[in-house]
Amino acid sequence: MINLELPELPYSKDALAPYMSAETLELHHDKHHMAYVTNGNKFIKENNLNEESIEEVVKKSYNSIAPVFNNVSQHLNHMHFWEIMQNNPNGKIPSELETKINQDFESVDAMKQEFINAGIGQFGSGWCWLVLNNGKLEITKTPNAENPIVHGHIPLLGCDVWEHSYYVDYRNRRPDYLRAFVDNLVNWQKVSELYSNNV
Ligand code: MN3
Repeated sequence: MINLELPELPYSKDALAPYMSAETLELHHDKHHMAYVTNGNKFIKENNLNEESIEEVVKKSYNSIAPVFNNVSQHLNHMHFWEIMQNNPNGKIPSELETKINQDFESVDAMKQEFINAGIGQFGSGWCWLVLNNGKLEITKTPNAENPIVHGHIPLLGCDVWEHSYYVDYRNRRPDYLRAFVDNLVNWQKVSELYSNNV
């Protein structure tokens, strides 16, 4: 039986300011993510799930055991989210990935705009993603806890659009949060590594 653990943030709490504040990271990582870990472990145990990886638990519980899925998939989402961020204003995209983005979206700007639109278009809570689907880059959005792996997609870049992710810093301005995220908060080196490891 797997045991979920809250990962350390790969940077200090004030490292992402002014785009994402220490207050947001304290609440989001220490409280919200911690709750998914605590509840995920409780529900994995209660349902006696013996899968050996988090991904397997997510796929197994999708559309079948909601309390397990909601918490464990959110754990997976947030582990990705923390790792994929960095204080990186107008960050440069490594050339191999940039070439692929230009092929599949015509331009980096077009990809970023589509990503923002997906995040704005997700009604209520959820995520927007840059994914790899059968070798092609695509922008998708998912509701609530859903991770792209349940659709057979490989997540390369995910942005949390639950209100807890932006309300302290951006109030109700989700579009401003999404613009700040794609322009200034993405560790494109990490995105590029995820891409290279899956093609
Ligand atoms: Mn969240």
